[in-house]
Amino acid sequence: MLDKQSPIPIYVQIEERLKSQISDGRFPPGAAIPSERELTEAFGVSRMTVRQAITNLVNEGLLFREKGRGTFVAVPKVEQPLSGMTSFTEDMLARGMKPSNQLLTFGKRKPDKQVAEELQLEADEEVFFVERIRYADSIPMAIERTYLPVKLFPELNEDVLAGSLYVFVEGTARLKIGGAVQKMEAALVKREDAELLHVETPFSVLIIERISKLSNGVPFEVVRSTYRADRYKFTSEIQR
Ligand code: 16G
Repeated sequence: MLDKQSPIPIYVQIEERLKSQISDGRFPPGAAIPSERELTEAFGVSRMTVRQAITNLVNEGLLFREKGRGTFVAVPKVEQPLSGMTSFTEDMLARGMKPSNQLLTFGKRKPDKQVAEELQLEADEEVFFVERIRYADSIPMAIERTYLPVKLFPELNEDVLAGSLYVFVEGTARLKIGGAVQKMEAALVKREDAELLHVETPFSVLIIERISKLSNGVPFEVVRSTYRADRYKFTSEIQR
């Protein structure tokens, strides 16, 4: 079954075997994979080798361990193109998933210097601060912290934020969204965010910062989002 003469390390061969059994549906999302002992016997290798293969797949996000219960196949990550300026609601609906939000904070405040600059606000202009957990099929995917100029959205309220912000911007507020500049970086989740995202520290996240503009060039939102790295894979098409 395994090729012991191959220059490909045995643990990598086991990883590949498990990966193909996951992708062909033999082990569907949520299913338990065989125990370390069973795999050790089935492959005729040491327990260390099996453990190394499984640990690599756990670190890649394909499997997850539950203490005392075993190792299970993770739900596949959402593949999110970085090209179009879509909303969370649109992205999840397009994948046949049900989006929902938990509004943690909503209120007016004076922005800090950086947000004020990014939104090109005068000294006394206020922002709405919105903090939402975004769910897909009831799984927490991301925390979004959004700053919006009050002068652009005087009618913004909690009901709106239970649904799609972009539907409100384009529908109710009748503004045309132009584009955005985004920055993305990897980080370990902060302790307070770990609880909100239902993960245990240490846990990898992707931080995206988006500054969005209307089609007339006026900035309308600054968003700092923390995405669970086990739920997202960002893709982009590039040309030379
Ligand atoms: C996305 C955007 C966020 C925007 C939100 C609106 C990124 C990094 N963020 O999550 O900037 O505010 O969609 O979603 O893509 P909604 O219309 O569903 O409220």
